[in-house]
Amino acid sequence: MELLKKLTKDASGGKKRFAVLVDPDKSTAASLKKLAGIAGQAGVDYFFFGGSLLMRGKGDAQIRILRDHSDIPVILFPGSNLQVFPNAHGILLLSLISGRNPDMLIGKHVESAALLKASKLEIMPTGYMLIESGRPTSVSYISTTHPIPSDKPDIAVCTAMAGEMLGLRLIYMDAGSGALNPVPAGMIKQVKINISAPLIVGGGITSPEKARTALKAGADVIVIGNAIEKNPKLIHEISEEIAKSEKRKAK
Ligand code: 1GP
Repeated sequence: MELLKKLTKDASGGKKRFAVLVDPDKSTAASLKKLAGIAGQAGVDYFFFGGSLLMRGKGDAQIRILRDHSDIPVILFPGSNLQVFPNAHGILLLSLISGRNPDMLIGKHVESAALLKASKLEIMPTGYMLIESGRPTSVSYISTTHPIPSDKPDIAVCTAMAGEMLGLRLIYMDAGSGALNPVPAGMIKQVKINISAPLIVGGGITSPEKARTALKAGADVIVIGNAIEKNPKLIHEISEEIAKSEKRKAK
């Protein structure tokens, strides 16, 4: 099934999903093989692939390793248009709707449009919202945008609603990689009840407890990068958390 269709069907059926963020600059062939093995065993649903910079990572080769060593779909989560690797399964085509930088709202998309159209990547139009998380993050610095203040859920709700009304098919609330504080539960809850698009939440989720909080608040997909780089075994604990939240839902 197409990725977007499946994400939408799962979210509307209350099925929670788990994405592991792979930063090409922090990965080696050996770390990717190991990660693919653990993630495959634990039932991870997606690899999101991308980072703010591309300094050392060899994207195509790294994606090939992930695909050769697991059946988990690889979805690009590009930090720039240098990160369009055609051997992934799909791409989150991010419009940074929390910011007012025209380049991030539409400019980069125009530059990449012909390349994307010619690729076989499944295009997943995504409203990307940065949420303030206690300190400046790489994304806010690189994108030169202000995140939405964490105590202003109404701004987050209206931003997500506007993104959905513009036709974006996924909403991604991100505290930023390595965030001190994850997206507040109250804000996730408010956004979730005001949109019907699947809601992806990431940034600063470092423990099963934080994952549970985001899932209970209404995240359909949780994304974890840093904490898993530090401790790949956390993948199993988070997968168990996803399974528990499914059971809670079934009761
Ligand atoms: C960042 O949402 C992702 O864009 C994941 O963040 O690395 O903090 O888990 P972490």
